Amino acid sequence: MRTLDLRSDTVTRPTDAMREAIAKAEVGDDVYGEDPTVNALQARAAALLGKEAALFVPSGSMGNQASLRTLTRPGDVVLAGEHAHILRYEGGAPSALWGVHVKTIGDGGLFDADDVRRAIGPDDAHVAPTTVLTVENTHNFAGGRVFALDALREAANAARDCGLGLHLDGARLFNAVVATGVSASDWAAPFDSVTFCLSKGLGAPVGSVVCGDAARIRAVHRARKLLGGAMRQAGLLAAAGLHALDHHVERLADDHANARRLADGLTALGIRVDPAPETNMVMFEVDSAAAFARGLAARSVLINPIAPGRFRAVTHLDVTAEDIEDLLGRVGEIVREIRS
Ligand code: TLP
Repeated sequence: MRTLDLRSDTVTRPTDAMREAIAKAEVGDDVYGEDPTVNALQARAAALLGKEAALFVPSGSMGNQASLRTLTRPGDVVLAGEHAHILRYEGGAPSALWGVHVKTIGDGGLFDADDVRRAIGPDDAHVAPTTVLTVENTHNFAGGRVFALDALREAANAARDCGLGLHLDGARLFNAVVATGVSASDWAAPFDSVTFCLSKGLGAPVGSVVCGDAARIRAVHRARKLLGGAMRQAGLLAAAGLHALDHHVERLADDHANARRLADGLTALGIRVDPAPETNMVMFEVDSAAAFARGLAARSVLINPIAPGRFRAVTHLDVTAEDIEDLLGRVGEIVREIRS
């Protein structure tokens, strides 16, 4: 039985065409700034996001943390939506590395301008200063939800009025672009720094990019060095990233359609599915979670549990519409087995 792997969109393997692009990449030592393919990727990313400059980094986590380093001082408070990746899945980095607290605001990952204003403490020597607002778009553990553009702009304006810096964790920014038709540069406009990942829905094996103005990216570059993230002939990886930007953006719509297909199918099987998926994630709940997980394992289906009784399935480049039908057939068997 073929394994169906929907644990994450990080599990994709490079396509043959991407491998060809990697093999042909011109490279140089990027620590000397001499890798033409890295330089091309950075120029391309900056232009796409409407920013002056960009820096290739090994991971989304490093992009987020290097950005936070430039926006904070120890003791600061960073605001983020609930279940933010920077808080829950980056190894405690904001406090361990930079000595900053993350305070969550809003509900389920999304928030509005009032939430931002309410969260900022008074300007008082006894109170930790709130200096940054981070936004995750799409929001992973809210189920790949897209921030409403108006709400995002209002929240960003409120943060700016209060003197905060702004960072966007756009690990899946291009899913938001394809789902809404709003350009990457419009999504990125309010922010000082923006991280987006090449290694998620875009299907590259490794890498993320941080974009911002030239001074910001110089500071992020220092932080990348501090974190050990300077790479040498990284053009091999950047070539995959360029190929992904050329060929794998529009097709994210297929992943979104597959996520909707999966959600509908699971609902038809009597499974409690979160409201209609906006991008490539389907969150659902089952009562007999242990039996359900055993059933998945027995049928070579990989889907991650993310909380007791709650699962996250992610569609991606290596999952076709036929795979979704196949998956629903296997899940149907599990449901019938549990009921009998
Ligand atoms: N997300 C991974 C896991 O770490 C949970 C996944 O499978 O979804 N921001 C967001 C919103 C992310 O979802 C992720 C990865 C990152 C940052 C970090 O990217 P990497 O893994 O490249 O450090």
